[in-house]
Amino acid sequence: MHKETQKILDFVIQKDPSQKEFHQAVTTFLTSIDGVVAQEPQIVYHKVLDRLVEPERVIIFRVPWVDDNGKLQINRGYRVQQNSALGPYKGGLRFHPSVNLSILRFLAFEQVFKNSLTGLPMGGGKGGADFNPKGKSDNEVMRFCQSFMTELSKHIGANTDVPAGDMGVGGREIGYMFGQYKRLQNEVTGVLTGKGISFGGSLIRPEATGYGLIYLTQAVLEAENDSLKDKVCLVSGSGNVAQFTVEKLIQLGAKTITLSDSNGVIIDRDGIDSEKLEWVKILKNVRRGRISEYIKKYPKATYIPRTGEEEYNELWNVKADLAFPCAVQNEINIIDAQHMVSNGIKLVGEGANMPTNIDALRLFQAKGVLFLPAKAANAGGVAVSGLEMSQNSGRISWTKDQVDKKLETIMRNIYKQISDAADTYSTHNNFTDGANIAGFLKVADAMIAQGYV
Ligand code: NDP
Ligand code: 2IT
Repeated sequence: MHKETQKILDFVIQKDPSQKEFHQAVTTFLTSIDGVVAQEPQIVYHKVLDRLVEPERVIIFRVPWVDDNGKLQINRGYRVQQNSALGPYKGGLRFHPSVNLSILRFLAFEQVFKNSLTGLPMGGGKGGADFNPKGKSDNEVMRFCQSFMTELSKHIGANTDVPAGDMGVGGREIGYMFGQYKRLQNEVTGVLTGKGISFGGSLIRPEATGYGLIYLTQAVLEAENDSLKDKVCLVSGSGNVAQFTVEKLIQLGAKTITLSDSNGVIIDRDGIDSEKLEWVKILKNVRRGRISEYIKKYPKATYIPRTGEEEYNELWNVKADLAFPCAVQNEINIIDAQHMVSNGIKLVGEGANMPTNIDALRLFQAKGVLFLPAKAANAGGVAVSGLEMSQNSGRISWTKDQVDKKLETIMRNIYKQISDAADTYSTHNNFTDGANIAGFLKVADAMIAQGYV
């Protein structure tokens, strides 16, 4: 690494030594863009880098609420407003017990470059709380969301910061938060995306991340004279991104044979068809049950329970052509990657944010596995959020087909940007470098034009 770039990384690590996930995201990013920055004679990009790694603002607040037994509860809420060079801060809210500043800073950092790749005018941010929605009643979730928004509402706005969903935050939570924002501000604006269709939501937003992931995969395979037809696929997770990844894979003739949640993995070698997928959607979105129930309904499948302490994940040791991690950060480690490589995996597309750890990523790169990094691969979600913002501003709504076409166009445009940047500045098909460089250059130029702020 160039010494100026190394200085930035050293600063990040020394400043916040415990923020491992944030260090990981910054390390991969700086490694990718180092060559471009080093070539640049006036070193102006270095002046941007030390600002890029520092969030414009971080808000931390307490979220007091009362559970169904009348007991007082407390959680910690956050919003990381990372960068507004390209537009209002934009990015999801995560409700999960693991949420901390390191995880939200990594997510906010990644979001800046992801949003840049969409071509839409959005800055980057991320937020959430260490609240565990699992096992909570609807009323508890509602009270939590209202309390969370009571504080967050002071810091967001349709032209300032527009949150959306992420893990643990879907249509139900966005609806409760939107309702509370409206009561507090007495204003109906596009302050959140992922809203219900009847109150300003966009068609295709729930589908967008999964569909976008597969549109990008399709573009990459086409460039290799290949297609999705009859490909055997591994998908992890069983939430929003996983469900619509499987849906699009089915539509395009591929076969998905795995799903998971935090308790275990299911393997269904006959393939998860549309009927099985509809059953999973009800299980996860309506009944909020566990994926282990799948084998009671479909006894030919197998279930492998997990504690999360295992050295590797059996899901990634199933022979397949393509893999789509759609659950959580660092779900693919070096042993998983070795299994995938020896089983002949051709492509890994990151539906989740940073699901592949650095060693695993390096192995995929060394072995020529086509690797689609999260900031490009899962950008479809935030892209359709951007389209929801446009529809809200214009007080119009586009049809399903219109939004879907725009999403596909955006994903194909992302393919072009990341492959062109890889060819120009790195090596052919190094989409990690391509995505980081293409995302970075646009943000950096905007920051310079605005006076290095
Ligand atoms: P959901 O909450 O809908 O689903 C998350 C899924 O991941 C659940 O099946 C969950 O299981 C599983 N999971 C969580 N932790 C683990 C774990 N440690 N091991 C195995 N499985 C786990 O979230 P999303 O589908 O929205 O998000 C999934 C990923 O996609 C996240 O990384 C998110 O940041 C990313 N993403 C989401 C976007 C969106 O629009 N929603 C856009 C771009 C990226 P369980 O039910 O047991 O918790
Ligand atoms: O990680 C992500 O891109 C998201 N969770 C979606 C963010 C958004 O604003 O739609």
